[in-house]
Amino acid sequence: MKKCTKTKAEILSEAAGALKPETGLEAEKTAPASVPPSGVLDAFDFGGAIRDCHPFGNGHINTTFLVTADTGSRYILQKISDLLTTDAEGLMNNIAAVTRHIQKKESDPRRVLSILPARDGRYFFQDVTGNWRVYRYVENSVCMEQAQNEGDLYRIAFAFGRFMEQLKDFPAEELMEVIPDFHNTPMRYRKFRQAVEKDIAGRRSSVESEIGFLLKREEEAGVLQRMRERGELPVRVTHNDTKLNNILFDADSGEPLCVIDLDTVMPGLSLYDFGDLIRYGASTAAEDEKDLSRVHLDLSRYELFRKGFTDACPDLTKTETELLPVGAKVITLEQAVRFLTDYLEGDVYYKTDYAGQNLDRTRTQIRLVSEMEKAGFYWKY
Ligand code: ADP
Ligand code: GN1
Ligand code: MG
Repeated sequence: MKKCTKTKAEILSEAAGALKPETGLEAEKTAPASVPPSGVLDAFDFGGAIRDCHPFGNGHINTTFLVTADTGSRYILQKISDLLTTDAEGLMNNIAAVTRHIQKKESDPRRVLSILPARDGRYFFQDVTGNWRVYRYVENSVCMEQAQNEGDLYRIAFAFGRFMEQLKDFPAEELMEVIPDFHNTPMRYRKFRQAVEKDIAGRRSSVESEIGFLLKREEEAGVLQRMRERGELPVRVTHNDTKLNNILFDADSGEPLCVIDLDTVMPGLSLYDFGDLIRYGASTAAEDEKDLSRVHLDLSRYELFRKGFTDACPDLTKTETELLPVGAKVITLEQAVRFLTDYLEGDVYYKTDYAGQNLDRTRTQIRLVSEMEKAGFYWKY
């Protein structure tokens, strides 16, 4: 077995170097928070000395590292974003309960996320920098930003649908609402209007047309929340962040293995999960594509997602099934509103790599909504 040749200080300073951005301002903002403090690695038993620790993945919210022990075992170490919740214990109890529930139904350990508790037995470790957790790395897996072929699309939707189906008999009331009102679209619009009014970052005048587009659709965007409140749509345990890169695939077979990023698993609507699948996965371009002529809603992808999701969830109600296109539109509008709110507030929520990225993200979402409208995705009053 290969011996660990680096000291922990060396490993950490390499991680810092790998992250150091080129210009001063960004460097000050990013570097210190992006290196695990030495005490964090000591707080978990990785089964051996640490051979390597480096930044990993492409998430917008948490700060993720891949840790390799000298035994060869690998782990995902994450600093849980403070923006998610102040109650890390409640959050991790949710994830532990949900993964335990699925573990009982899955014989293959690579098919469900697995927490490595801290040495003190808790599901996370807290220090002055924040809250840290560790998952066992799902070996021989890959994470995708874009689906490669039709089979992938069906299987992705099936995997997220199956996740919801596996949690059908989970007592939803036991879950803490990690981010209250996460998909409460009218509330997202209220925050948006406040951001427009305050215009803290002085960016409003450059985005008037985007603001107008979104406000014009506010009434329609509130339909899911209104129906939820009236009990017209069933509340289920949902993932609430069904982006393609929140599934791990087997590197050899390409089969979806494991649904990850369980921070937002909460009571919700099936249409949130279906809607987010479409918003991200049925787009022909990246979420921050600058060239809008490349951004399209691919209707054949839509159809494969619809088939995969509904096959995995045979007991969707008639109303849920009829509203699938509306779910896609509402969640895309909501995401545009969230990105533009963050842009107006000076990019305080989503991680950004360059100034204007949240605006680019907003514009792709608006473009997708326009194409959904061309395809007839309307709530019929
Ligand atoms: P975020 O909330 O920031 O999106 P995620 O939990 O989705 O964070 O993790 C970020 C990335 O880390 C994922 O996109 C994936 O590439 C990788 N990842 C997370 N958990 C695992 C795991 N258990 N095994 C392998 N890779 C993982
Ligand atoms: C965030 O964590 P990540 O990158 O999977 C966000 C989602 C957004 C998404 C947009 C907790 O997801 O709600 O839809 O960015 N997660 C949270 O890309 O806010
Ligand atoms: Mg993620």
